[in-house]
Amino acid sequence: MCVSSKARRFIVLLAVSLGFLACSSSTAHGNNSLTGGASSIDAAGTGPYMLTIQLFAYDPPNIDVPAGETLWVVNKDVEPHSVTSESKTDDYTLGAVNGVQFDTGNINANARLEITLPVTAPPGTVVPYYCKLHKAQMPQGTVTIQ
Ligand SMILES: [Cu+2]
Repeated sequence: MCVSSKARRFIVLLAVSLGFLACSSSTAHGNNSLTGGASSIDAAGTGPYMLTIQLFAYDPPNIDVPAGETLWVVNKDVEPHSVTSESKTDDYTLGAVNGVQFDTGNINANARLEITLPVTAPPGTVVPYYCKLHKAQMPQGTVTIQ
């Protein structure tokens, strides 16, 4: 009697942890930390323009985003990262191109943050970006205004 109740509790706990693992390994929903604009995201906590950071790399490294749109950045690494604009590649300091500048600050593990590009950003503008925390240790990328 006592043993079977313990066994049942173990099975329940196992099922709960498996459910948790399945959940956290997919898209880490329920664990995103948003800095605002949460109402503008869809049910999955994403948008049409997504940048994923994984294994110290940006995916895709080069992305086109229309002026005025929001770029979502998800960090799937354990280490924090940032998406920080620079005036030219290899500059590794916060900078702007054609007045377009952005900096997510530190994005912690499994967190997502948004970058909203100015409506006035001139189409065709190519803004290089880097990670403030890892600089040359990580490949850089670009955001091109559509
Ligand atoms: Cu980094």
